[in-house]
Amino acid sequence: MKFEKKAVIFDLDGVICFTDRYHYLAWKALADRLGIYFDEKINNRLRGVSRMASLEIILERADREYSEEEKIAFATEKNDLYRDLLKNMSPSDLTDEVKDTLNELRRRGYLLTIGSSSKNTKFILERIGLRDFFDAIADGTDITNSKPDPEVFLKSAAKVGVDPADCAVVEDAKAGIQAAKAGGMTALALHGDAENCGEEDYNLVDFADLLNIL
Ligand code: B16
Ligand code: MG
Repeated sequence: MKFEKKAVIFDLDGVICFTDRYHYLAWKALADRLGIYFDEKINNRLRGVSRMASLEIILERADREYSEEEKIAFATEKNDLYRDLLKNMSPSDLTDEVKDTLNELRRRGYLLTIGSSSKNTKFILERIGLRDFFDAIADGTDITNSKPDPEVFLKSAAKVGVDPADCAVVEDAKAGIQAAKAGGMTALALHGDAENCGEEDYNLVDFADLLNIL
């Protein structure tokens, strides 16, 4: 199977690099402090979900209501801890497979962009040595509606002036696959709950499989 596309939009967490563990550790520290049960299974529900929506999922198990001010303080506390953990990341967290595939796609003439829900996108890209690599970045700081809304992908496509129909999106979250389809784009699932979710156009065997279909 081949897809005729001009741009490839990459989700960040779970596709280009893996920050799940750091998200988990930071949310777990907050949940423990508040005495709220939280485990890796609940953490899986946070993939591709915005920070405040993630907090709401964690607070589902709280035995009291929290004010908006308290929630903002909790999200800030988690993010400060998360950013401290992200300092452990370095260019060695970028695999040769991802690096070589991105370089080959660029050589073939594709525009390569990021479409991530994370407000820490640029910080993470800096840590792994890709801050200046992509042709455009749309992230959590650019949007008001997070995935499954297509906003972040439509912004990413607009930044490089490519029609959504000419874009392929690579995603590890079902919400991201739904966002790509809602935006009129081709949705390529890679791992996570995106894989075989029933709404994807293609399941990638691995990251390098992009070179077989583009
Ligand atoms: P932040 P993606 C998402 O990134 C993560 O998958 C999700 O777990 C996280 O809650 C969200 O970013 C917001 O992250 O707190 O850094 O703004 O998968 O869309 O690249
Ligand atoms: Mg993701």
